[in-house]
Amino acid sequence: MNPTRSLSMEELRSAATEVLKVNDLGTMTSAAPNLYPHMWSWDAAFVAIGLARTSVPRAVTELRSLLKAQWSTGMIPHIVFSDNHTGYFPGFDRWGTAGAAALPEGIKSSGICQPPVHAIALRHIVDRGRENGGADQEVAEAFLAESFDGWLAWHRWLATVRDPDGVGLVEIHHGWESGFDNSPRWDGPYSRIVPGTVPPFTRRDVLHVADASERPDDAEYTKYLWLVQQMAEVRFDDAAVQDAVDFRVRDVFFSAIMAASSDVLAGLAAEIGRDQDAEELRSMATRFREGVASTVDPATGLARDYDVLAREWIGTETVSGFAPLVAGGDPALLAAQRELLLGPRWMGFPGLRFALPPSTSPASEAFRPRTYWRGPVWPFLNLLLGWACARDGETALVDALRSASLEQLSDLQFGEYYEPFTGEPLGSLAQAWTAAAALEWVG
Ligand code: 2M8
Repeated sequence: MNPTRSLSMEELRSAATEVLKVNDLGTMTSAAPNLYPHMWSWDAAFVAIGLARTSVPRAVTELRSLLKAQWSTGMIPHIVFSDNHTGYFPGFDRWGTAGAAALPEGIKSSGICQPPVHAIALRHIVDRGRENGGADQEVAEAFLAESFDGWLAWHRWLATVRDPDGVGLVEIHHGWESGFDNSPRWDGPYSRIVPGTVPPFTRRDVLHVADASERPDDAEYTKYLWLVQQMAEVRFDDAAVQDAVDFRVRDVFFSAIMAASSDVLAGLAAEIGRDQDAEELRSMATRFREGVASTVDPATGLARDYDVLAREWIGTETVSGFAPLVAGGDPALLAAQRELLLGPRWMGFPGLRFALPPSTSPASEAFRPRTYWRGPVWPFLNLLLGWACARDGETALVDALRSASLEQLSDLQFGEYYEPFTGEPLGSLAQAWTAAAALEWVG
């Protein structure tokens, strides 16, 4: 590995393409070759963005496979299990979703969800299809028409089931739903969970990383499994889950993605003549954008999550505090957030290997440079931030994120996450969404 050598865009493109091939299971892409041998919902969206750069039809297949696993309620599950029955824990059996009435026939999935990046991925597929023209355009546009109702049902499910009071924030019932599994954002809510009896378990994840301390510990896993059990006991029934679980948090970053994605889906709706749906989606976008903005702590300038059970704000200094940048909205708020992001507690923190935001600010006491969501830099998140900045015309910031990301990814390891000061790739290597981010940055 030599992250400093200069590398051609062609070399990076071909190495990233190879990683997506290695992870290709036919009609779905594993999130990583060993650590994650199944399809994850928000990974699949980023993977589709990357695939759209190499094969529009294959990108369509990715999202189509995910949508096939959509529950009858509209929920898109966070894991769609492949046939690899032993490689990952907890697998389908441990999830207990076989007893859920809303699980589609013949599908094996988990019973929770992840942030709705999918409409953004669909937008990329349609745009690449139109750029390429011919068969790619036909495939992309046909898929937009074919799949639109599925995405609409997904957004409606989130807007109603997960925000029944219309506060503009999505409520999650497991740290896994945020995608930021063991982020210090969730330390408060998890600290109050006292798990009941959890049957013994053998983890697989720790077998696939160089050092187990890069992953959550067993006590954390016990709580993760306890929450799954609580949901399984009520058969993952939406009406019952909220009262059954010990984890209820309004996730500001999830909500920001909901806002941004609803806007994008509204645009797609208008393009296919679904004007009323477009209007509904635009008002969803406004509601969640306002919800996100309402959480900003005037003292720090960062957006916050809200712990429903403890009735308290969560103000830990994590990258999720930049949710308004993803959601878009008030120019003054966004300008203040950009200044913060570029400042000394984030991208400008002294000694960073690459000027990219760590998942937790190194200035925070909660920061752990090598531990998963507690500090390392996550390349796919930088792509998302870059996309949002491009949407808002912030080209200088897009260029800064892009050039630092390309440098980071020139090690060709496609790490799941990176140590912020050394630039060392950690977690899994050949992580699919990291490769996809590289493909999109290369363009
Ligand atoms: C991680 O989460 C899974 C559980 O969902 C795990 O640790 O087993 C997170 O980084 C999550 O955001 C990601 O979608 C998933 C697959 O890459 O891995």
